[in-house]
Amino acid sequence: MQYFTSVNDVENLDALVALARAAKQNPYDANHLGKNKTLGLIFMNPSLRTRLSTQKAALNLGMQVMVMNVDKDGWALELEDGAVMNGTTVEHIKDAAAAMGQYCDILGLRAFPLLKNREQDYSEHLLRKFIAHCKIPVVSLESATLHPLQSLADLITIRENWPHARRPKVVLTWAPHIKALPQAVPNSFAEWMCRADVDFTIAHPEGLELAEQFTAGARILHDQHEALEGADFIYVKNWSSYRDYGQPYAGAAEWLLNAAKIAHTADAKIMHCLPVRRNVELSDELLDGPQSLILQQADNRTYAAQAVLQRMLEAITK
Ligand code: SN0
Repeated sequence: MQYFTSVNDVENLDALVALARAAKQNPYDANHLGKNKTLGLIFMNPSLRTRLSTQKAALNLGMQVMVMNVDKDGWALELEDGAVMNGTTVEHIKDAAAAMGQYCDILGLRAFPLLKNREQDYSEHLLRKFIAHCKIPVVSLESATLHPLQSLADLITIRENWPHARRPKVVLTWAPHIKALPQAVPNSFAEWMCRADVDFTIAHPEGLELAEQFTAGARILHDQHEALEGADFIYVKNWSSYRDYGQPYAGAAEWLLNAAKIAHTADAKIMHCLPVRRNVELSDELLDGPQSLILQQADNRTYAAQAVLQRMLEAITK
């Protein structure tokens, strides 16, 4: 594997999940692979789980890790080719990425969308330029439109909690929030669920449709109660509008998920990628209750990253 930026970079989903689950059982079995190999993690935005779990995964594989918060510690980056750089940007992405590529064997990049220009965000402008200029394998640590390491961890978590033969009913339900958040987590979750062997429903207020390229094949409902009927897994997440690009959706506080709403779904497991705005998106009783999978998801971030890094190291050392 050379790039991990979406589900389309995965040849065999089941094999990658199996590799991650094997890594969870025996985390140090492949620690010879990373000897004298360096992972660079580049952050343009905050991160807690992605940063620590990806570092942990690399350490388990015997790699060295360097981390840089480019947003705080780096030069302001210019992205436009041919720009006359007489303003606020100090360094062109082509120079910065090329230098980073020389210091590392694999690079990870976190870069949120700016949520101003949909076409630019959805073209993955920054990630594509970074890949083109660093010239080494790249793993997305959440890009403008997708968060594949999160989705892989989510799929592992669903598989761990589903021993039955029938397909589980998985529901992604929009949640209220005080800010305009990216669509990356729900886009990515939808893309992975549409590829996995599950019965997949998305629920959101009218007008909050996600980009069709990621949701094709999903059942989409605007009635949360109807969507939750018979759910086995309920994934809660806010996102800002794709149609009215980047606008937060106000006045839907009743979409908060609480215990009363899932009383009729029996044993539904509750999922969230974190960080979560408690009692805005989801109630404490659900987050802290026996059906909550949030910490298992966070734990599985390590093994998701480890499976991806292992595939990349195997490709480098072949
Ligand atoms: C990010 C998002 O894409 O929704 C990262 C999730 C892994 N979340 C936030 O930016 C939350 C910010 C907030 O103020 O709650």
